[in-house]
Amino acid sequence: MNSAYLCLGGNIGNRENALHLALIKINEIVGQITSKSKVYETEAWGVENQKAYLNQCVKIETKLTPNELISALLAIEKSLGRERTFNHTYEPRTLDIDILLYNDIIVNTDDLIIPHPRLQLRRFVLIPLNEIASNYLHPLLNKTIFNLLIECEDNSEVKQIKI
Ligand code: PH2
Ligand code: MG
Ligand code: MG
Repeated sequence: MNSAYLCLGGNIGNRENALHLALIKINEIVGQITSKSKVYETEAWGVENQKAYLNQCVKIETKLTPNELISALLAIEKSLGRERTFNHTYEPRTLDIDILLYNDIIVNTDDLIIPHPRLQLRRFVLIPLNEIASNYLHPLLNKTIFNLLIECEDNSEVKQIKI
């Protein structure tokens, strides 16, 4: 069995519902969710004038390989109404599910990079991830998630919400 950490996020439509449905589908299709962070409302990172996101991180136990995992996650995104264009900018979305970490593995292909290459730059990832993986050692940066959060220079707003 493999452990992976995922970050879920969306900023259009019913954001709470998209997270809720995604967690159900992950449990059904991908593997058991063994830990989950609180849900945060977060300022859009990397773009101007976009609606706030809801973000949440989860830990899963899965038999899927990294490639099988990303395919399954993309299929779940699609089933929840995610539409992609060929733009390379960050576009509003109903739901995005990113692989942050997978065991201690390092993957660097055209289609998939693990650890997620920008996780250390984003408070909307580090704050929820620190709740469930603070002592996890980033296999490339050799720092814990807690240390990456302390050192992160991102100031964008991340606030816990009750749902
Ligand atoms: N995802 C992005 C770009 N910007 N900002 C927030 N707050 N949350 C996200 O999930 C997010 C983002 C690209 O996937
Ligand atoms: Mg993303
Ligand atoms: Mg994605």
